[in-house]
Amino acid sequence: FPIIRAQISQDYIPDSKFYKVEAILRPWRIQQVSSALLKMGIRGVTISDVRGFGAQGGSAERQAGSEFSEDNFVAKVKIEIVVSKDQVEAVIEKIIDEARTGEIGDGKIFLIPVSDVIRVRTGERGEKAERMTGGRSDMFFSTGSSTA
Ligand code: AKG
Repeated sequence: FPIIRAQISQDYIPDSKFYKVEAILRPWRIQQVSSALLKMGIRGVTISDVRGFGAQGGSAERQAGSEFSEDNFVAKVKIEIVVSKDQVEAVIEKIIDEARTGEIGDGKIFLIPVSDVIRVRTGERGEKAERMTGGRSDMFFSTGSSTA
């Protein structure tokens, strides 16, 4: 059995069974982030190309490089992952590990409670819909049932 790190059940408010971890990150770190998430058994990742700015208003002290568009919005990638509560801290930790450079512009992570998860193919809801075969929950528990 692998050691389950960060199975901390934080007192997130509002409390929810599922949370969306939404991170705005540097585009060139996304490959690294997503393969690390895949390796830890996270399944179901959505990526969007976005543009925006944070506290610096779209300017970094260090450089005005290729990440900037002409209107000063900075190209970022939004990564969205819905996981059960007990996986949230591990996902956050992994994103920070893989995305952090320590420089301005590393991005932010938002934690959003999710009311329900519904699998379109089967109509399954809740835990059954969130769980994916070969995913993290399969690595830690053998449920004996297929929930793909
Ligand atoms: C901001 O607008 O807050 C920034 O951090 C701009 C720098 C960057 O995202 O590279």
